[in-house]
Amino acid sequence: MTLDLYIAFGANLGSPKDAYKKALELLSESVGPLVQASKLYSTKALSDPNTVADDRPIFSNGVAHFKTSHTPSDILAELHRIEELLGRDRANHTYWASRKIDLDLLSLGNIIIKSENLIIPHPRIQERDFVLYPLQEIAPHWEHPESGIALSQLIEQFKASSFPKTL
Ligand code: PH2
Ligand code: MG
Ligand code: MG
Repeated sequence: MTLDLYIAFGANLGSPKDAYKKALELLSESVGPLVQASKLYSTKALSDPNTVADDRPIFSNGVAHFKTSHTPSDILAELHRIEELLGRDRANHTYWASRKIDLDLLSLGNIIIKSENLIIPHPRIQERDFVLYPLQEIAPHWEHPESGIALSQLIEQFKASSFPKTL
């Protein structure tokens, strides 16, 4: 069975453009064919505790759509492998640390998983404009697999919310 897989990309060190290109290439060779990738959006760094940090390098964020028949844990392992290959430094890792590459699994078909090391759909999609807008560019009809809320509605809710604006 083939499912729609959405992956979020983020980077604010090195060359985000090259890392995005390379990650898309590697993912299409392993998890499955690339359907569409958004452009990269320049976004202000979101920092702890969820404030916008002006002193940290600007992020480049994008979202890509693949078709895959791989399992969630295979995909997660592949994301980690590619992050490492492209210079992600996990030794000096905190949740908000600047990085050369971050690949997050947003959604996989309508699958819902809540395990210790993997939550699908990604729990913070609706809180991040740097995910919502690139997703809208390539998948305007996407719906949240758990709540069933349309992406356009999530964007309206985001605008009306007090979530930090980074775009
Ligand atoms: N990722 C983070 C922390 N802050 N800020 C922006 N603008 N974009 C990100 O992808 C991002 C962030 C941790 O994953
Ligand atoms: Mg992330
Ligand atoms: Mg991540």
